[in-house]
Amino acid sequence: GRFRGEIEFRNVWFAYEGEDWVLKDVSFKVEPGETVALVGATGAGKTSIINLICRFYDVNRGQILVDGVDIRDMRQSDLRRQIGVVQQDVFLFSGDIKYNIRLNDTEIDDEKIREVARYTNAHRFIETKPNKYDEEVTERGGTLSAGQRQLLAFARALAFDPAILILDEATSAVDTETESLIQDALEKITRGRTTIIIAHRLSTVQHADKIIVLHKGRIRECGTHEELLEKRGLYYKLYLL
Ligand code: DUT
Ligand code: MG
Repeated sequence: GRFRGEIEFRNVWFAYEGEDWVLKDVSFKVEPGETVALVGATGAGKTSIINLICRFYDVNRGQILVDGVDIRDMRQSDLRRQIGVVQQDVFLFSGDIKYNIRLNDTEIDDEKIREVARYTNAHRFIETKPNKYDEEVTERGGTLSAGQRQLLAFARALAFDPAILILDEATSAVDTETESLIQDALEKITRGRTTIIIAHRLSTVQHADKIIVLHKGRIRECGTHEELLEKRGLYYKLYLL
């Protein structure tokens, strides 16, 4: 069945092979349906948290629980279906747009592809391409802008209607029209889903239910935008200085 979408880190320690600790005693809990923003300086450990949830790597100490179950005891195929991921550098495959949404999953038919593309605002730019859904793209994007690649990645991540959505927000600048399409899509696709988003834009962070501020692999602060501003700590410095 569908996950409820609760995520819990319990005293997680993590290091990449042969390196120093990247995450140090990290504990937090995300309730089903909540949106949590991860912020912090470059190298703070934000992407590493996502890498662990997706099981690209496993923790060295501690536990990660989804709906109360250690993710090491879950089937990879379940995790892949229930956790939609959009990476910072959107990865495309050479092939057409349709293929880049459904990949090798034949369960996802043309109707479904259009439905998720509409839902994520990708449909609009796809319709402007000469070959529409059959437009060929390359691994490096081809005729797609950074913002369009992001919208396409949203569609791919949403194809399975995952209970959990993990987003590493793109840092690259996009034009204002695409920016507003992305913001609009973000509000829609995070609704009713547990979302963890690595946020670079203040507009995204402000909308989060909870903000986790990482500093050198540790959680330094946690709270809402207002609470953290009031604290005048690291978050305040990151966003206002
Ligand atoms: N690191 C490695 N090996 C890797 C990836 C990262 O040693 O394969 C190091 C780099 C850094 C730390 O882990 O010192 C945390 O990296 P992470 O990518 O988690 O940082 P971030 O917060 O996502 O930084 P950015 O804002 O630059 O994306
Ligand atoms: Mg990162």
